[in-house]
Amino acid sequence: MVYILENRWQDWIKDNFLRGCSKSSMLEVMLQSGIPQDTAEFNLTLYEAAQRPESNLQALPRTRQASNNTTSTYLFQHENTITTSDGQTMHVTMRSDAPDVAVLDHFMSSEECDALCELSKDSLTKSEVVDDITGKGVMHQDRTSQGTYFDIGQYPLVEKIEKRISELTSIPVSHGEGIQILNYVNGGEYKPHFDYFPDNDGGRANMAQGGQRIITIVMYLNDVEAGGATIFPEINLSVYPKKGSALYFSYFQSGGTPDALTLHGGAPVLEGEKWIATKWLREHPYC
Ligand code: PD2
Ligand code: ZN
Repeated sequence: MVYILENRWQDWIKDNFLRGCSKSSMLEVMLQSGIPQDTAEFNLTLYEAAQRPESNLQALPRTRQASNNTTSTYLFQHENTITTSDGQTMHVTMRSDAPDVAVLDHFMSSEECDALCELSKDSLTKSEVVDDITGKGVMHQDRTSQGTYFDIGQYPLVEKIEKRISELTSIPVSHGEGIQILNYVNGGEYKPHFDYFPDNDGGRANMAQGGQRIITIVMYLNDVEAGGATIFPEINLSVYPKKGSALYFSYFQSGGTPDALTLHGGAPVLEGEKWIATKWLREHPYC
């Protein structure tokens, strides 16, 4: 869990940036003072982001106060619309605090959605889930979709979407797993699950590189005639697929316990088919 540092550290960051100190030298001092690396990096990035006049980096992350204060605080005023540096303007149509969920309309253009489907359609294979013991992907009846992954930056469009996600979340592109494309047909579904790794051998094997998953973005690449909502059974929320929109949720909590309210699934597709792109972000650099 990253947190906002107290005022004296915020002032220290500001003073040192103004004095022309390098980010790495500041990071070193912060680490030596016992500040966890992710929190130190986050606070440095936050300061930099706030200096950029056209930046929307602050739009999505919600950050809770340090552990001695149980109240959750929002660092920034939320914007109704967010424009990323590539000129994409999206609308925040829904937000929830617990769990931390947002829905963004116009996250992608219709052409971008079609292009992602086109780029992936010849390499789809049966989707897998993570095995509890080995941590490797295995086929499972709970997940009846087909899918494929892109490498980071594999195509200019993929690179553009990765940058867009990075700006929204303030998480560097290097913390991302490759974008996954999923296609569901004929009752295809993904039963409720957590995206973060469990505390077992399989989970630990996956976390060895990049650490825990902290954020999921589901991007809806087409309209689905019936069914196919992404459901959150613990909070009775259903997010219906709408071409170009995106669902964001984060699950890292104070003290490092992932948020169990983010249990979610893909409801069966009853008519038509469903195409989505999913992106998982890690707490540390992954690629
Ligand atoms: O298909 C979905 O809506 C969905 C729902 C839950 C996808 C995932 N999880 C996933 O890929 O993790
Ligand atoms: Zn999921």
